[in-house]
Amino acid sequence: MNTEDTICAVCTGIGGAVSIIRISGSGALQTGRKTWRGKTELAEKNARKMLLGKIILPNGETGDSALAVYMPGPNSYTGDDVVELHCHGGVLAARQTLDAVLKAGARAAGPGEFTFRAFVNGKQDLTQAEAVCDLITAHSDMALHLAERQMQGKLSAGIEALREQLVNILAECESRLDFAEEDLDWTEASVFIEQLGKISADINELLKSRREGVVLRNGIRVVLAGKPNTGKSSLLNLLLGFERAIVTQIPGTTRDTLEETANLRGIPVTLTDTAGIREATDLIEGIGIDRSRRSIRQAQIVLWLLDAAAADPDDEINEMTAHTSDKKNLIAVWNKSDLAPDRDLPSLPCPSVKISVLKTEGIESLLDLFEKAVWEFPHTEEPEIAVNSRHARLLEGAVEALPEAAGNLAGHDWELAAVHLRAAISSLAMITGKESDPDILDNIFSRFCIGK
Ligand SMILES: Nc1nc2c(ncn2[C@@H]2O[C@H](COP(=O)(O)OP(=O)(O)OP(=O)(O)O)[C@@H](O)[C@H]2O)c(=O)[nH]1
Ligand SMILES: [Mg+2]
Repeated sequence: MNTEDTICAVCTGIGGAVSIIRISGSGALQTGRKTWRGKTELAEKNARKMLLGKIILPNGETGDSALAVYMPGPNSYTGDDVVELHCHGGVLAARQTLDAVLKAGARAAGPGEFTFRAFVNGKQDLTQAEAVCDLITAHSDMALHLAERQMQGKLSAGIEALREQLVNILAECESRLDFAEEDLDWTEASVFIEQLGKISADINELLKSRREGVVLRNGIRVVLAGKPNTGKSSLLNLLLGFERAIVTQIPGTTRDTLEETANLRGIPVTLTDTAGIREATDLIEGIGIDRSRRSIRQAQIVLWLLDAAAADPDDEINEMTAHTSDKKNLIAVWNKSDLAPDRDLPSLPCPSVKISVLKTEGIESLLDLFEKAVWEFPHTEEPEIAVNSRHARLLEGAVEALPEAAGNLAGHDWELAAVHLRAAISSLAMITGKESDPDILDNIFSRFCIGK
């Protein structure tokens, strides 16, 4: 991406009351002055003041009222000179203003290009830029808090501290090579070897947060499945907090899969309600049931609903086993416990819980099981930081090089130790973007929306 020219984009979502057009680059002020005029002029002396005026259309006529603000670099989001025009919301007003700005010589910004400039101008490192994207797409409070902490630089600070320690060790190795003949006051290799052990442990600790990162950033696919009439749609509605799916006492009510996003215990989920599985009575139901099976295959967690009041509970269990034999994260949910409150239900090889959607009983226990299945380990608090898969790959690269480096240090092979240390340092530097590769940058920023 070219970082010299002046770029512009609408940076607010469609449908709001106000649209903001952002202009960034060395020509921002000039472009802003061509497209906006007010009583107080848009100029250096009025920097960072919100000024009221009007948009100047390309044919010279005045358009809508708009506020303008000039933020000279480097103290702006991108680090460039920035002008923002705040005009009326709605697609048309924004489009008209954007057209005027484009005709005045700015270029339309690509996805993530403002944030890319912030990265190039040193306003944000790569993990912070990635957090901007996470923040926009966050689907739960926990995901949002995680993105905020990453944006504040919590992850970068940890990585940077580790990288600096490695740089110090490398510096010693290089001095040993440069001044091999001299009897200087060298640090014992064992001190560095111990330090490398601690660094490896810290990196492994960071790698453990990968699962939390994946869950919070991508969410979890949860499917409600079971025989007809077991209460799948009723449970969906209860978990969503509104009547999304049709519920009737007629078996086979839900004909097609139905998807909604929700937030269960801070975990973003896509909940899929499915058609009850049985011998199909007609073509449409058959297609619906095929879809149910496909959803079960794709699910990360299956909540299989069983009728706690069924005449033969073993029959319920056999049906579940037949359709979920290969599923790891299966939770058996005996619903309608209100109809058979004192019944002893057969034990199961998977986690199970007794609930009544009708009486809203057992739901917290169900959510406990769900949370356990998601985290796969005890997890009581929000994660402070959590790495994404790009970070994890690089951390693995770094941690692999360290035992080699330690071995070389032990054998006083400073040259080889330096090679391995450099490899680890480089991996860590790629995480924060101190070192970067154009393809990786493209990949990261292309996931952004235009205007960010
Ligand atoms: N007594 C009792 N009835 C329930 C409970 N949960 C659901 N029901 C009733 O069971 C019937 C079926 O509920 P649904 O939620 O439509 O069941 P479903 O599994 O989605 O059924 P299909 O879409 O046909 O596969 C409705 O009459 C619900 O009111 C419960 O906990 N107790
Ligand atoms: Mg249903």
